[in-house]
Amino acid sequence: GVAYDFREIEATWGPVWEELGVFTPADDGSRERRYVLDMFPYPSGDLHMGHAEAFAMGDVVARYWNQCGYDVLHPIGWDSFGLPAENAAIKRDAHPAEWTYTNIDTQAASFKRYAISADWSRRLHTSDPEYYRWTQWLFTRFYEKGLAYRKNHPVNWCPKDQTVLANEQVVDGACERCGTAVTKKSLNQWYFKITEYADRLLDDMEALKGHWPERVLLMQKNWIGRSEGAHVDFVIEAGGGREAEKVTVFTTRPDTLHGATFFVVAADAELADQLVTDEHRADLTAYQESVKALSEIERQSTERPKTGVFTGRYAVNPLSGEKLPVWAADYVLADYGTGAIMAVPAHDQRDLDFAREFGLPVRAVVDTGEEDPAETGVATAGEGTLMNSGELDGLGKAEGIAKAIEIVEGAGTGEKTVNYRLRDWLLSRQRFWGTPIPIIHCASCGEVPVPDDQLPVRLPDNLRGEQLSPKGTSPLAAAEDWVNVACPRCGADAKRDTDTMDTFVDSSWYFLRFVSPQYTEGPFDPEAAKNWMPVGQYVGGVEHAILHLLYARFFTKVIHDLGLIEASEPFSALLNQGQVLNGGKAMSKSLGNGVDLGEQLDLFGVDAVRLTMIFASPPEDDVDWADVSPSGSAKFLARAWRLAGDVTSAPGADAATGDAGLRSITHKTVAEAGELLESGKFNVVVAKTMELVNATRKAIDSGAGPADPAVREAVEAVAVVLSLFAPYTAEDMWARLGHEPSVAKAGWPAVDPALLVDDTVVAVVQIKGKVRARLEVSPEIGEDELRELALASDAVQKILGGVEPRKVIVRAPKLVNIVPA
Ligand code: ANZ
Ligand code: ZN
Repeated sequence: GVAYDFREIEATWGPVWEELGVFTPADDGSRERRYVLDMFPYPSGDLHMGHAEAFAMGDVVARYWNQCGYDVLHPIGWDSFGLPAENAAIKRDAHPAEWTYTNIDTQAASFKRYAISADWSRRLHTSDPEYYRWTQWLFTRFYEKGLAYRKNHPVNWCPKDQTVLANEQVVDGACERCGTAVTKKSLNQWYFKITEYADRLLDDMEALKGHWPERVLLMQKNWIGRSEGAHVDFVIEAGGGREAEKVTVFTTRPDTLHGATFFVVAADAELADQLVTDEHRADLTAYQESVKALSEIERQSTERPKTGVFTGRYAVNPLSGEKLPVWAADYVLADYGTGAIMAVPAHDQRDLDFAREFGLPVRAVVDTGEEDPAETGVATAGEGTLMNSGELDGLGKAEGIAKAIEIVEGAGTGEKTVNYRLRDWLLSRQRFWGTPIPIIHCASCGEVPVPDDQLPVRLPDNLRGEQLSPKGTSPLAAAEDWVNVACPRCGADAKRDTDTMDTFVDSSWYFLRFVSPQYTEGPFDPEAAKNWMPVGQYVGGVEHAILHLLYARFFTKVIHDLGLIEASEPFSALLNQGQVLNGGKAMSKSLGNGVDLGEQLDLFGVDAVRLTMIFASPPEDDVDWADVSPSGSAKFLARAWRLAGDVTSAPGADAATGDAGLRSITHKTVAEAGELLESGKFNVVVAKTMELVNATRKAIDSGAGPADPAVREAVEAVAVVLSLFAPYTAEDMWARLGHEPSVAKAGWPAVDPALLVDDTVVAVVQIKGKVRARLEVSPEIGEDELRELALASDAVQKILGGVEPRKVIVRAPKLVNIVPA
């Protein structure tokens, strides 16, 4: 017969699908809409194995929803601004657009070959002026609401990329992108006020529980870092020629106020310079220099011995009146809480380490039943009863905290407060290939947003190569004809802002643009957004747990508050696909264990690679390419495909007249596959399909025969289920079965509930040769199980009257013979 040739099949169906445009949603309200989205790719080179895995997963969902009859939106686009394009341009003396759009074309061709069921008519690129016009428009709305603002502040600086980084882009003290140790630099930068949304970002996670991976929610929760406590004011006494002044601390344990034995301010905060006496200033300056020389990694290490200097001042404990020496140290962070703490060494390990380093007193105020921290060097942080604490004595932790807050609030020296770890999002970058910030700086008007009708502020196209290289200020500053403009408000000579936006701004709203990518009246058509949002299934890597996913949630909430959309969460369900490993390790250049996707596709075919990705493990688990067998997948696909060629009944043959055994297997497989797909167990669906293929082969060769309509029914079901994983093979099977393309829209096979019921046989129960009961049991029932069933039946119980029988002879599944005692 004809052999399965994946190359020929791919060449046949690719152009047909392109022609049919099968995946453009009707968008007319005739069917329920569903939106499925894969995190859009960054155009660095061609697609890799990671893309192949993630997009295979998203495509299963999209294709399944199509089969179920939903109107499915499954768009594709590119996150196409960013540093790599710029670095490539510098190296090749080119414009970043050249590298970017060439790579996009390469990836688009690969996605088409990979048969992603995308609506290509909605394709977008964030670096297109038609897109970034609306990124700028949104920035302007944020600005008007006070949610985008500029401030001078010490920021994370990557000395290699010569640009600032958001906190989220600093991983273990290093630049997320290039791994260089990040330093601090004071700069005037743009921020989004994400902190204003901290509580809502936290509270609204409740609705995502069960639909988002738990660890992502936990990472976001920790990142937001809500902690309840109190602000407590300490008076710093006059001394060393300085006046008395008030400094506020943030504490989560106001109950331990009586245990405070010293006071610490962040060494790199202005407060330290302000407090220090002249006598100690040189010490402080020298200390600050030594701290600056440390990387962020070293600073945050808990292994490193505590360091610090005395400022020459004393703080007065508002509860006890005790005088506490004020130190400056680097273990207190300048930008958390108030940058100052009361140190309670008995109950906080960092404070205890510091106290032991500098011989400061340790006083336990919570009796936890453990040994004295002053002796052991181990702070007791747990629950206990307050002691040495005046009127707080005898109280537990929660009562103690409440009482302490009541006291300081009564005295006007403190208040209950909530503190967040989350910082505002630093969005400006001193790089070229990004969305220009639509602000004009005018000497008399200050910051003036570019009027909407003058958007987009396009990037100048005359800069290239070396002109883009990082200089610590934005390369845009060099484009003088671009920078110098008239102030939109007063007409005077003014200058454009020369920073560009973090590319995470671009990706914070692209899912909204997809609902109406050609819309020209705004970032999206409100009606279309109402119809499609929120995304029903989002698919992407867990590496985006806090950056992209938090920012996208923030943007969605602000856009909701602007009255532009109803949804206040962007993604109702999230799937984090696993990684593709090779030999148990992530693929990398340095390990030399990379696997080239193109080569795999050439060798085994698209369908075999996709099927392997799906079959290897549950979607959220890693796939080790060293352990899988794409050639095994190819063999299975060939086996399935051959079934279609063997069917001899005509399309539309009445399956009801066919072999009941095979029909039952087919209907059970389809029913189970549906349930498994709903619960994300794609790999098991493949296994079930393999069983159905085997059963069908058996029916053709040694059972019902190729003309039986039940065989056609089985093979058609195989084609439809396979269309989710192996679209080319499925389409070809569909054609061989005598149908028009596309199998993608064939519809999920209807399940006949009558065929799902297991067959039963009647087991006869005899006592002394007389039939006493008949039991309906499975033909597969075991001897022991049948014996128990027989003995438990009412009739048998009555006759035996609770006395153990002498003998029970079981012949499963049909007979049980009981000999009473
Ligand atoms: C006294 C105290 C006693 C504290 C005690 C803890 C335990 P979270 O939960 O992370 O919010 N702290 C406050 N600001 C700080 C800063 N800028 N740098 C370093 N540490 C800072 O931590 C809050 C606690 O961390 C605060 O409560 C403060 O120490 C410290 F038995 O105050 B605590
Ligand atoms: Zn002006």
